[in-house]
Amino acid sequence: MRLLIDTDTAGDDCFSIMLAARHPGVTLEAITICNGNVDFQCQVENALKTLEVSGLAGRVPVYAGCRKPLLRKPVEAAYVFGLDGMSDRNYPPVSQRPAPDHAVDAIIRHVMASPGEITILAQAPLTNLALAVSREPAIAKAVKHLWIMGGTDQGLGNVTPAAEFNFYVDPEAAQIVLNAGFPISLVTWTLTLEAAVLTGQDLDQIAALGTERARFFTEVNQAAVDFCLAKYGTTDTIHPDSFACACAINEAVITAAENCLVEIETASTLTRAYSSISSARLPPREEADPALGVAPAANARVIKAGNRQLYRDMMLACLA
Ligand SMILES: [Ca+2]
Repeated sequence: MRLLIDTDTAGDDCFSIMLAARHPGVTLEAITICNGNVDFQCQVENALKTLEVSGLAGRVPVYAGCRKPLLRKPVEAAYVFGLDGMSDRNYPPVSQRPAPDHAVDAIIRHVMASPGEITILAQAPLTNLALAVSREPAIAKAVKHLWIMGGTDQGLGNVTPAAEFNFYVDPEAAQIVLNAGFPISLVTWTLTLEAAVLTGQDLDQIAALGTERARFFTEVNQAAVDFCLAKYGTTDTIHPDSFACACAINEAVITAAENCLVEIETASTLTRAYSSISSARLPPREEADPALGVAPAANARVIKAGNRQLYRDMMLACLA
C-alpha cells in the first residue's frame, strides 16, 4: 500500500505514523501537516522526530500545510498533549528538514502522478484536503482511498457533545471533503472510545518492550495518561489516529461497517461540526417529512466496530 498521512502531529498522531512506517507492505510516501492539535511548527518537528525514531529519517518528505482553518479561529488541544504535543519532552530538532513545497501542492502532485495508487489517511482537521480538492477536483477520483479520522457516530464528541475535534476545528473543510466524491472510510471518535483503547496493562507491556520506539511511545503518551487519570480515574488511553491507521492498513481490524450519508453541520453554534450519519434503521426521510426530499446517496463507509485486540497486537508489534 502506498500511503500519504495528513496529520496534526501530537501524541497519537505519532503512533499512527510509527505503525504505518513499520507495518509490512506499507510504503509511507509523504507526510503533510495541517493545523490542529498544537503549535504548527511543533507539529512539523514532531513528524520529523517520529520518522527518525521509526527508522525513516530523510526517507519520507514532510510538507507543511495550512496553518489555519478555512474560516474559523484556530483551536488547539495542548491541554491533552502538552504544549509541544509530545508531553512537553521538548525534543531537540532532528536533522531532516521539511520539504519546500506546500502540503496542498504535494497532495495533488502525489495523487495525480499515480492515479488509483495512493491511499490517504487524514488524521487532522481537513483543511489541507479541502483546499487540495478545491484546487484540483480530479484528486477525488484519483486517490485509491481516503481514510478519515473524525466526527461522531450519533453523538458524544470530545469538544462538545455534538462534535469531535478534527471536524470541530474546521467544519467547512469537513463538509467540502465529504461532498467531494472521494471513496471514503470514516473512523469516528465514538467508535474509538471502545475499539481504540490501550489499557494501563497494555501500556505497561509496551514500556517493558525496552526498545527505543517503545520508550518514545511511553514518553509521548505520558500527557494522555496524566489527562485520563485526572479526568476519568484510569490510565487507559484512547488512540483514534493509530486505530484509523490500523483499519487502513489491515482490513481485518474492521468487524462491522455501513455505507452512510455523512453530513456536517456548519450553521449552528450549539451543534457546530456535528456529523449527521444516516442509518438503515431510520425510515426514508422523505416518508418522515416529504419536505426533506429524497436523501443524497451514501458518501462514506462508516466503520461501526473494530477488533481492539488485533489493533493492540499491531501496536505492540510495531514498537517491539
Ligand atoms: Ca490527529
